[in-house]
Amino acid sequence: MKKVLVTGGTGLVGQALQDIIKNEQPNDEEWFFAGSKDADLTNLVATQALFEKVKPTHVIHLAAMVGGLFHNMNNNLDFLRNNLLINDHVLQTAHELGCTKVVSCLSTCIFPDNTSYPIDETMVHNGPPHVSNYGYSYAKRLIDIQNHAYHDKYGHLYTSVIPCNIFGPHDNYKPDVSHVIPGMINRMHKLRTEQPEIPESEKVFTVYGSGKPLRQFIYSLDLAKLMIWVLRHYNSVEPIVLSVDESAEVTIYEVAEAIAKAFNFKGKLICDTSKADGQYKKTASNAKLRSLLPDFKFTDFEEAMQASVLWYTTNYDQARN
Ligand code: NAP
Ligand code: GFB
Repeated sequence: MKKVLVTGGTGLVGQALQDIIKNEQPNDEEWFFAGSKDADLTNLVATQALFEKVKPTHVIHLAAMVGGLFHNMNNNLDFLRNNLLINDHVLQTAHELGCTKVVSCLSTCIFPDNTSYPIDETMVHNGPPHVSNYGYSYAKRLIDIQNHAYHDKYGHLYTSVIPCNIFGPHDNYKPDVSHVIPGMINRMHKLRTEQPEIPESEKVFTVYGSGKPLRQFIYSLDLAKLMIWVLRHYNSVEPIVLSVDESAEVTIYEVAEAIAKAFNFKGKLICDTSKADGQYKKTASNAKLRSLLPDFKFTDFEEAMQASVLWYTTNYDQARN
């Protein structure tokens, strides 16, 4: 019986894994989803106690200090230190408990900022990341280094996935912390529900920045399915990019339009160029994934956006606002 511990199991990706596993009911796997209430993983003793309690054979390591552009820009040191501590505690404790496999989560934002495109798995360490998130990026890059070091010394199969930007139900909508999609969903919901006396057609929604940067977005439930496949069938220490195709890349302004459509927002969209744009693009190739899973079908972006907005408006009181 595989015993799978998911660290960060209460967040955006963790909840998506919970939904998939709840529907699938695998009979040869037992899953345990941990949040910071179960153990603060920046604390080694708490980390060891969690592993002692669960005794996992396999780990999906999602727990991290996570946030959007503005949260990263203002907190690079905390992103670096918290994630370095969490990652070292989880990987070393997994080793001490004899876990046979650990799948950790990196991000396409950790790749070099000055690079050729599309980016692929061989380019992780080819130069400095974007200045806005160097703390998070170097802590995440070190996971790949740690995985190779555990493999070189003990032969462990500790590996990693590299998702592009993720969105879906159960996201973090707190404006100062959030990523672009939950941030916009939060702000557009507020704009639509406040000042009901003003006709919506006269309301103006502000897109932060120029709206020109490009991003690839994967729906959290699609990513969860791919991460379960990696846990069960991908047996290499080398990282693998889990991203939608390059052709699915959209501008930030197109993201705002998709959210406006999902809300049926009748007002105007404007861009506030006084706000930072961050990295212009981080176009990633999913050729390795496509070579292993050629027929994987990603959820249509607009359909996933409709579902994400509906989840938010339906669960507004429980959401992380
Ligand atoms: P999230 O929604 O913010 O969830 C973070 C999870 O980590 C929560 O379960 C949280 O527990 C847990 N956590 C945070 N600090 C912790 C600590 N000190 N000790 C124990 N648990 C802690 O994040 P997410 O978007 O699901 O991200 C999951 C993974 O994907 C992360 O490794 C992230 O770096 C990576 N990633 C995310 C994106 C994205 O666009 N969201 C893109 C690429 C990669 P509580 O709920 O109890 O706080
Ligand atoms: O998702 P996001 O915050 O981070 O997207 P990154 C930022 C882009 O969206 C910028 C624009 O061009 C912002 O100007 N934007 C427009 C907004 N409106 C909003 C809004 O309401 N909130 C936010 N947050 N942005 C992050 C990395 O980069 O990508 C993290 O910093 C992480 O470390 C994440 O890896 C996946 O895509 O720029």
